[in-house]
Amino acid sequence: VEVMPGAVHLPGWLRDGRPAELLAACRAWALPPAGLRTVRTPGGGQMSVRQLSLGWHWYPYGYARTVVDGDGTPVKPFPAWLGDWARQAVADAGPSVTDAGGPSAIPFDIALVNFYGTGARMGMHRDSDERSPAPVVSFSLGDTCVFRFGTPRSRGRPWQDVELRSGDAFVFGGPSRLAYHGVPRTRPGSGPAGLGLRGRLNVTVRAAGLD
Ligand code: MD3
Ligand code: FE
Repeated sequence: VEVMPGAVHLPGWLRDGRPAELLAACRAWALPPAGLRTVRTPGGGQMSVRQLSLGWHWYPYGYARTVVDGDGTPVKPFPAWLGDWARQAVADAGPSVTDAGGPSAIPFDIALVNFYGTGARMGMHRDSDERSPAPVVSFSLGDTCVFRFGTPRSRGRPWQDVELRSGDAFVFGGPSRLAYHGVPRTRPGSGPAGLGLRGRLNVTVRAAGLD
């Protein structure tokens, strides 16, 4: 489902054992060192979402190879299988999300894992710390959320609200890559009972374009 040019929602794309496999991996990655942390913003605030990084560590606002604003340890490696999943999702999303070279050429090397407990949200922002034009691929697990998708021009309206559910993939490329977006709310308790996750996890796979 192409929500906007270059923004393709793939409901239920994670099939069979993949949600449980991704959740188990997230639980292992969340452990220290370089595990789940609270992100502090330069203005003295903190994000309500807790986060961990693989491959490159994201902090407000840049990338490093160590947890520069946390325990100072090296970031965990980006797993090749997650890059393979992301390239498969890009291929399934169709040609609007990629340019020359196609999905197989995308050098995915970052995953950011966001954990939303009750009441956590993410304000409208653009993801502009990467130095690559590659699309971003998002995988959702657990509780449903309202995902708000705006324009590249402004934080405000117009926007579209889309519900993201456990097992959904979403690919953001082309003209959508620099669009404002956020998560105004989750729906606590809405996730599949069988998964055994309280809250919501979102995994975004990206290419840094850095050395
Ligand atoms: C559109 N995460 O990690 S996923 C983020 O659900 C982030 O945790 C949200 O925004 C979440 O930066 C939304 C969908 C998403 C992710 C990255 C994007 C949409 C995007 C990058 C560019 C454009
Ligand atoms: Fe984002």
